[in-house]
Amino acid sequence: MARNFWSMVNQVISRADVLIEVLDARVVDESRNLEVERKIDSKGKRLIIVINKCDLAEKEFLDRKKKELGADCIFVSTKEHFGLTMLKKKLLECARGAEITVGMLGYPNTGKSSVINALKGMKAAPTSSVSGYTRSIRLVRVHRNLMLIDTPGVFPYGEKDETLHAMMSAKNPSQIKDPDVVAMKIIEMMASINPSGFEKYYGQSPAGDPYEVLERLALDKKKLRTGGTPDVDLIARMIITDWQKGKIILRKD
Ligand SMILES: Nc1nc2c(ncn2[C@@H]2O[C@H](COP(=O)(O)OP(=O)(O)OP(=O)(O)O)[C@@H](O)[C@H]2O)c(=O)[nH]1
Ligand SMILES: [Mg+2]
Repeated sequence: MARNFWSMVNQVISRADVLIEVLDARVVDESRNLEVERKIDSKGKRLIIVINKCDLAEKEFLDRKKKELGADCIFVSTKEHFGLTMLKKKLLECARGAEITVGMLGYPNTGKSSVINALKGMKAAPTSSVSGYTRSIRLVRVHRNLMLIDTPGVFPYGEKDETLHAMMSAKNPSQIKDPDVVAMKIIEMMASINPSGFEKYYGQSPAGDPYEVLERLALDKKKLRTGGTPDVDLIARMIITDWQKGKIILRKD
């Protein structure tokens, strides 16, 4: 996987005039790939960071990130059609009246294909809530002067841990070995940022020991193992699925 990853990344970087790295607004730092960013820089290509899924993240957190990341960073939500005119304008400024090729990079499920579709104004690149959906490099023209390269969100395994892959929605819930660990992290984040949103969605408060929250939820939803003990793994996978599908929102109501 690592070799395929670098061969794809190198191919896209050398073919593109400008690169876009698509990040998930809920886990901005975690979804960056600094090695890829360094590679883009070493080839003398321009990098624009697009923070997608802003509809799911806390505004104050995003304001902080905006300050940290500076000018070549654009906040968008393809779901709420937010920030896309600004992104297109920035790309057209890069193009300066000629045609440019823009390569989309980023972990699986961050919304690379969705950003392309939103820029084009129609569904040209297939998308899915299941990570790893785009399987090969694909060119999509979104404007007379803008040719975008959609790429599969491949990434080197082992480079980051399973929890981060799950939080970035890069790993499917069914493939996660320790779903309770991931779900506990989601519960902790929700408890600190949007406890009432969690409670409204699941009918249980996320406060307190996150493992006990999982147990309470499993009992409440009658997800039990034989013998009557709460099926924590099942409920954990359900929470991860909801997180990855953007059903629980990491933002104050
Ligand atoms: N809430 C929310 N969901 C989004 C947004 N953009 C994309 N999604 C959802 O995120 C999921 C992944 O979107 P894709 O565009 O397929 O992501 P991708 O990066 O192309 O994924 P791969 O091809 O698997 O690498 C889909 O379920 C989209 O509907 C957004 O701005 N907000
Ligand atoms: Mg895709």
